[in-house]
Amino acid sequence: MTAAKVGVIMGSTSDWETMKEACAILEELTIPYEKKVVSAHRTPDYMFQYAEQAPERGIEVIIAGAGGAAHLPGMVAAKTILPVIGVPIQSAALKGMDSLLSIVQMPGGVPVATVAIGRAGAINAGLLAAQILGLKDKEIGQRLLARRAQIQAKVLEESDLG
Ligand code: RP5
Repeated sequence: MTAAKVGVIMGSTSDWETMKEACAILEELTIPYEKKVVSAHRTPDYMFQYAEQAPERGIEVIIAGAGGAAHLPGMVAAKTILPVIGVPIQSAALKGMDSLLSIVQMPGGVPVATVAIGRAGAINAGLLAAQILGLKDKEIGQRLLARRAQIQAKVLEESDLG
């Protein structure tokens, strides 16, 4: 089995409905990844262990999704210099604004690349991870370029609304 290059982690199994979109992109682009529930509040020691050990296991990018008091991406970023992409999960109470602000408002010095709330954010997290890997993996870069060309062709094909 090929070692995972992207670690997709989320605060709860309830985040999977959103985070599966990031995984679908990684699968489409044939990028080896792993997916795990790692909770900042419920399993804090495991979270730190995960972040510390990720580089030596071959992980190059971490995608972290969380909702509400969404501390997972920021705390993981605090323990590693791997790029961390944060996905704000759309919460029931505040529609994900809580998640977004929790993830995006990092202090200067510890970045989290924060994407949009929900499904679009998860898709873009997968793509952004691929783009980071694509800097040195030319095959991934080619697949990304082909994907962009397909998107463009589809929009042009459907552009005439009559
Ligand atoms: C966060 O709390 C998780 O990321 C999830 O979005 C939210 C709610 O978790 P559950 O109560 O559904 O397990 O830690």
